[in-house]
Amino acid sequence: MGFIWNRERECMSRKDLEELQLARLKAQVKRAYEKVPFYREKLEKAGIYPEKIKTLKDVRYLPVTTKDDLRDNYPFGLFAEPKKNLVRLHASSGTTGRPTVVGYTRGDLEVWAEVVARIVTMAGVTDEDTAQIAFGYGLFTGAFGLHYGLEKVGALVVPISVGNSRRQIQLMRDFGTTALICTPSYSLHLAETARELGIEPRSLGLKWGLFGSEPWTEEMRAEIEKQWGIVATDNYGLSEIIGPGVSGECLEREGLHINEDHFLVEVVDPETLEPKEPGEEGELIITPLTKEALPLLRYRTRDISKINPEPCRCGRTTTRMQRVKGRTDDMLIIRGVNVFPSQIESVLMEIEGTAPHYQLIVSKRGYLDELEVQVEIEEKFFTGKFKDLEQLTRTIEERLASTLQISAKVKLLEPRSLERSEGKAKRVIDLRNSGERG
Ligand code: DLL
Repeated sequence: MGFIWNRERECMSRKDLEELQLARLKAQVKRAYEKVPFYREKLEKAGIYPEKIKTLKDVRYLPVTTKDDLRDNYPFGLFAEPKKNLVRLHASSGTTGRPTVVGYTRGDLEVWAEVVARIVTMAGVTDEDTAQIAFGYGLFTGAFGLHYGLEKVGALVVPISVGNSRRQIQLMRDFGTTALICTPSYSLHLAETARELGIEPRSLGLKWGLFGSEPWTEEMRAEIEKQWGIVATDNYGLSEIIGPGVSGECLEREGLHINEDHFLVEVVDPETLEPKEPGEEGELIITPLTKEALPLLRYRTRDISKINPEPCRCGRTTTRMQRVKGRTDDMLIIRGVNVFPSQIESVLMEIEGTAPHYQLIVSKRGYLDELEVQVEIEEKFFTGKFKDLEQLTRTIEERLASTLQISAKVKLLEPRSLERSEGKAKRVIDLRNSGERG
């Protein structure tokens, strides 16, 4: 079902794929060792020489790389190529400290367009589509990454960038957009904007939504699909590895196919770094296998997922990863119970009357963590009757307690009271160390 962009690569036998991965891994370790003093030193210190890599499993001997390593070597310290050989830089703004800077050679850009071409094809997009890219163009990798992959498959690209939501809706209608590319949270904001303009989002005739760059849930997907009348798929990536294009869902939508000929993925215990079995949840560690400018070894993503090596009905043989549950940095520990914002999202979205706009406020009372869940209620549910609101609050609190075993205080908000995000939604406000509350 559906078209496969690169059958030769996406449907390889496991044996051929692993041979290719091993050859590439060996070359990549050698490249890092020879060209990046940071890695030479690290590998020598650990007594690991490139020849030590004899099987794919030997990747475990390599030291891991973290975001701090990139920051400490700001801006170009981990690059394997001189500036002359680079043709593009991107950077993540980073909420704290220095940004992380990533670079691309011309070859890297070709690989990037190829892997994105695969994931947009998986998600249903063809040269018949008009694709509106509502990710921010700039140092962020989202827009440029999807742009070149979409052009490669021959889609008609509308590089509108993020923001100016009313204009987005107007052009969507005038240009006959069929595919919307942005964060899942921004797609909801756009649907709301359409309604403000008196336009029913479904009447715009979009077919596909390709969403990524932030965690979202099955329940959120159902909501977005209902509002837009589209088929929505998830795609994943990170700038340190390449940007979008690491993995994406096919139309079966049972996990994201990893472009394994270019990215070697491990799942480990985030505390001990011990490998997890297929199907067990853990942190993703990714080694890009063909990156020329920035050959990171075993990059710790902080993203929690699990992998499923079973073949997919779509015909691709690549391993799939489950949608990312969240980042280890975003995991909340509320009175000893670990919970990801996405788990709270699932609960909220299943309850009738809540709108898909929420925020989590974490604070401390004495030594205890407290969680307040703020959620908007649907316009039509907003009767203003105290009894109804009281009842809804109680339902949410009970559901959070029974499904997630957390006790949280729920605060219902009027429709449209939370700030809408244009890029990655900020779901958690942590006041624990700021002294603002408690
Ligand atoms: O967000 C790359 C991207 C752009 C992916 C557009 C997909 C679409 P960064 O800004 O470096 O790169 O942020 C990477 O965002 O480590 C995850 O925590 C999170 N993330 C990205 N995609 C997903 C997703 C881009 N589909 C970080 N689901 C990653 C959940 C995601 N989290």
